[in-house]
Amino acid sequence: MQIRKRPRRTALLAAVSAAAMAATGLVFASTADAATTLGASAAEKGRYFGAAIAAGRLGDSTYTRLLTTEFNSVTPENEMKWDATEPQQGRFTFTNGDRILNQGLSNGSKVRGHALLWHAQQPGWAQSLSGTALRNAAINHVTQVAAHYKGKIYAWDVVNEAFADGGSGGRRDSNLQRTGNDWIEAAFRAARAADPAAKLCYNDYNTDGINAKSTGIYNMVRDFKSRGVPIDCVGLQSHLGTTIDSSYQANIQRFADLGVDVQITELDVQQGGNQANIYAAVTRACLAVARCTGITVWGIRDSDSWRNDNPLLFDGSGNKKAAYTSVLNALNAGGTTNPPTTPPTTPPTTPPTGGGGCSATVSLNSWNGGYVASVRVSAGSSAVNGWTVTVALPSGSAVTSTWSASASGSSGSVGFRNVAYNGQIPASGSTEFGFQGTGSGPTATPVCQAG
Ligand code: 9MR
Repeated sequence: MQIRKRPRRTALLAAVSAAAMAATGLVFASTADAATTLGASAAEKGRYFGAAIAAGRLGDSTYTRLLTTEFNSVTPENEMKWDATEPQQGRFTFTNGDRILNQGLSNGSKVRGHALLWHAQQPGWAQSLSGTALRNAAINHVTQVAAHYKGKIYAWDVVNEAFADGGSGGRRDSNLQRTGNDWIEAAFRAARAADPAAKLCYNDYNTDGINAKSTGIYNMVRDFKSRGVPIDCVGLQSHLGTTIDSSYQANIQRFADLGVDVQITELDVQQGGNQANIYAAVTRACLAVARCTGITVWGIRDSDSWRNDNPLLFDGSGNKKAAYTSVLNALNAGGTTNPPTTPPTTPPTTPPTGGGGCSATVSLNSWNGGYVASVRVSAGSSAVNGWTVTVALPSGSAVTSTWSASASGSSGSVGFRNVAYNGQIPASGSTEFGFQGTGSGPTATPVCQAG
């Protein structure tokens, strides 16, 4: 019997002939029509398929057509980096980052934030800082950028490329590393305080298999999980050449087994070797691990790439390459392991309150010379309409910035008043504000006054 592939429009005819076949005892497994775009197919597997995009290319109609039809996640290629978002210290420019964000959100896509702290693409003023001044500036940067995008980012690359290449498995030397080995966990804590809903990722390259560098990162993630440092995901960039490591999938799996998601964050593969097969192998490996939640390619067309070896899924004219077809086929054939849908964070437990008033608890992320304080304000058994939290700061401590509240004073006893959008707290509900300070953080429980 000759079986011809049927187009959707002949569904009725097909149904009739299926009934006829069933009547003659021939039974075919029913397969849904395969998805025809990368994003749709990934979504059927509970995952996303994304692209790094550039604000400067959004006026190109071929580019935006491919972007909006094929992808359901976007990453700003450069627009949310430190040099782009804080070109002068304390002066933030989010125009191009916001363009990427809005492009993604308006298309129903996830948005991956990239990258809060990195040794490269730092603004000049940060490059010339060191020690406590750099640490404070870096944490302030994390706080302000994550707060600007609060609630809108699916996952942040909080720290990018902090491990050394080669066999040491240790950290890369950088101005950030020289502020102390705890700079990475300080960054993750600040990011969590500023945007509790975003998944927080560590992202790196040359980690596309089990090797000394990926093992160094593995050990850091295991340590973070054991000490309660907030980390939700690991990004494996996967800038690949003509081969793929035989332990590629096993490496994804071992990170997943630590209790973090894994994302393929910057995939591109050299053309000329085995490009289509390597793309398919990466796709299959991700689908095979339940906690591998999505794949991002680092650009759309070959002509959009940072590389010159045609490493992407579309050629310079926007035509689908063999690599595209192999990814789509791998997605459509893909595994049945869906990622868990649990939120990244467990909401903090509400502290007990005395009847109808309010209470406040503070959690600190401190380093030598500074801290970020996150304060949770909770209503008791009655709703609260307006609140003020008074925090006693130790001598030598001063508030340098505040978010989601307005501060009166900066040292000694500091009052934090609600802002317009968070003054009303329902009975048993809570809200959060934060501040950054120099010196050491508060040790006494803050006092909350309703009204
Ligand atoms: O693709 C980015 C390119 O446009 C920039 O010039 C370059 C600057 O360092 O960064 C490229 O993106 C990098 C990413 O942010 C981190 N991983 C490596 C990527 C390729 O260099």
